[in-house]
Amino acid sequence: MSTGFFKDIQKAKYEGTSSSNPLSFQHYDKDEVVMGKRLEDHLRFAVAYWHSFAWPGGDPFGGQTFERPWFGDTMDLAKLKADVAFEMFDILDAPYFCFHDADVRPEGDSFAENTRNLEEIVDYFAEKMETSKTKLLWGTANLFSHRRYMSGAATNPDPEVFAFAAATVKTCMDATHKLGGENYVLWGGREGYETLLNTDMGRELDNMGRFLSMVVEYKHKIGFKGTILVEPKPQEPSKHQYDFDAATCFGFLQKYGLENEVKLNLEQGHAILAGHSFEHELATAAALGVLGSIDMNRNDYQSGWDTDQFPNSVPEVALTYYHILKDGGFTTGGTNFDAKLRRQSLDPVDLIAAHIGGMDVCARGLKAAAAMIEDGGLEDALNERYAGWDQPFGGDLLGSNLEDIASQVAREEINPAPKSGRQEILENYVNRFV
Ligand code: XUL
Ligand code: CO
Repeated sequence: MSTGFFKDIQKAKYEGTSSSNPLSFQHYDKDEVVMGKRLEDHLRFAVAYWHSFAWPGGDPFGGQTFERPWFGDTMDLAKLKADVAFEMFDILDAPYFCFHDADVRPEGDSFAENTRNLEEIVDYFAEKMETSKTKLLWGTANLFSHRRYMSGAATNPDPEVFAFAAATVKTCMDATHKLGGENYVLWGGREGYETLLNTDMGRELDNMGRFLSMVVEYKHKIGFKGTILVEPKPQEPSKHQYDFDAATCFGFLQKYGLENEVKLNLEQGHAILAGHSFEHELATAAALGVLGSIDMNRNDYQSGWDTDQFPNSVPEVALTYYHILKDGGFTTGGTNFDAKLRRQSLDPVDLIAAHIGGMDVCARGLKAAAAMIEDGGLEDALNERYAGWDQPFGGDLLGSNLEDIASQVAREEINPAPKSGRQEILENYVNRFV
């Protein structure tokens, strides 16, 4: 029986750009085949449980604006929330969702109560997933909202907090495994510091390394076949977070011997906070072999914080998928909308429209990216720019040494002439596709 929350909103369908139905897909035809794959299989959209169903609409200056019939801390309300969530997944035809433990179950007074609550909801999800097409892209533990984590989880100076966090992650990995999740995510919002005056950074990094190793050990122990993903973010809520950006995370993984076990879940808004473009983060992760999944939500470019808005710029999104497709596309990863409504968008229809818009923008972006790849213009320009490295001169250079190179440069009177980088021509080229 329907909860009635979405009233008469019908299942969203692809109707093309001639339709004026604001709740139809205009660009996302899930069955359209692009580069040999259906759009649904390329994009692998996921709804984020926390922003859509648990966030009350607050900002730093004011509290709750949304009134949802499931707000409250009981198991019955958690189940009502799950009912509404699966109704929305169905309206959107969403192939995936993602959740934190704290989004889906009431907060208990102890680890045991939290675990009981989570297990009961996981069973409830499992039952729903038997008849729903929506699968679990990833699960994660909220190790940042409760006051016990105010000084960090894995990096807390108090070993009891480390223990509580480790125990909680175990239960969330069990939940993810049971629901057939395709990844498990760790985002360390409080793994960092407020002031170095009270922080032993070396110890905290070692503890965080050990914590992540325990996650990987447990994954193998239970036979979880999904990918373990770390999500970089430079700051907020901590003044400085250790998982600053893709490059910092890779250095961390390498130091603790985890670079072949763990990949990255990159978020557009976090890239901007780190002073990078999203493409920079994607290209870095791809070059280092750790591009896993994305959180496809943008920030507001005028405010310096993480506004988690649905994507709405096709040119930006096109470059996102260009890098993802060039890396071979998603395997276990996908496109998670870690995005929330604006706090004035009170109505159920706003939730639906936000996701439809995000999916459409991503579909347009992916199609533009695929067209650029199929045309090959950017790749040709790249090959031409680096062509010297495929010639005998360039090829031999890397196996040489400074002394031999110095003699060669003198002997052959090598005196390179600068060449144009052709940036404007390439920018104009991209403009043809977006
Ligand atoms: C916070 C953020 C998280 C992670 C999951 O900025 O992105 O919601 O995606 O914990
Ligand atoms: Co995120």
